[in-house]
Amino acid sequence: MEKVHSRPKSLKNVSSTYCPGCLHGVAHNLIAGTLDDFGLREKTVAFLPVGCSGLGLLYWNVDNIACSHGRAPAAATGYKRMLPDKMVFTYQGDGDLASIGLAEIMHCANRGENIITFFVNNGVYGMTGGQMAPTTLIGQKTTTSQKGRDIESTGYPLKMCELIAQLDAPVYVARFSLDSPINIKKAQKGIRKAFELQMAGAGYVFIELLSNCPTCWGMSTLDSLKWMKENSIPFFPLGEFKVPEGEEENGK
Ligand SMILES: Cc1ncc(C[n+]2csc(CCOP(=O)(O)OP(=O)(O)O)c2C)c(N)n1
Repeated sequence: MEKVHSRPKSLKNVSSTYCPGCLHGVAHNLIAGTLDDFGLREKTVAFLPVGCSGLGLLYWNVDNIACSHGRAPAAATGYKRMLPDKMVFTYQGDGDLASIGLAEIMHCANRGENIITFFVNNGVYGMTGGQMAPTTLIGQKTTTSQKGRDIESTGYPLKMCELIAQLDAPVYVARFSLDSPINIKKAQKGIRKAFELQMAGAGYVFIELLSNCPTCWGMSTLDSLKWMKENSIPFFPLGEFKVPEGEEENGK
């Protein structure tokens, strides 16, 4: 039998404790594969948040720093400025990045720090039991919006790529989805591009990855993927929102 995929060396040889069907593992694998391809494992430092996204520290075989809720961009900023030859990324959930850390991420992007942010948008606070997040969709039921999110009392879901893309400093801003093989392939390309840009010292990169949370959404894995296709992607359009100068935007 032909082996078509092996565990990247940038992932530890341990079993996953993520819930069945959770797409964090796919995101981890894509980032780890890219680090392997570019030989970056030993010079990469991951800045991790609290939340399920923070569990990356159990799986990536790279140095990491666990940051207080929402503060990964600030911690990563200081580190990268002191050690500019290191490859630095933050990996943050929507509660972490778009709620408590909103000021941190906007200022980090606006300063054009030479780091990558991976923003894993699953529409809920996963680890703490599925509370409403800034990216919860209109009408989506969560433990704190049991009749569905309503605009009147909670406003509209925040579109982080669109917000960050209108700043002058970021060089590459893109949204991908992990719901299907074809979209995972596109995400892989975007993640490669992100590290290429950091290696070139190009500036700030923001990559949003639409994800799921079968446990907190109260759905089977398959139903959660269908929900993403029918609800998340139409609201959060996929594609490149800002590309390096001289490149054409595509997919939007
Ligand atoms: C200052 C602070 N407030 C609240 C918490 C509790 N807390 C831990 S994880 C979490 C939710 C994180 O949700 P999200 O960022 O969406 O990540 P996910 O678990 O979905 O990956 C919260 C609120 C905390 N650790 N620190």
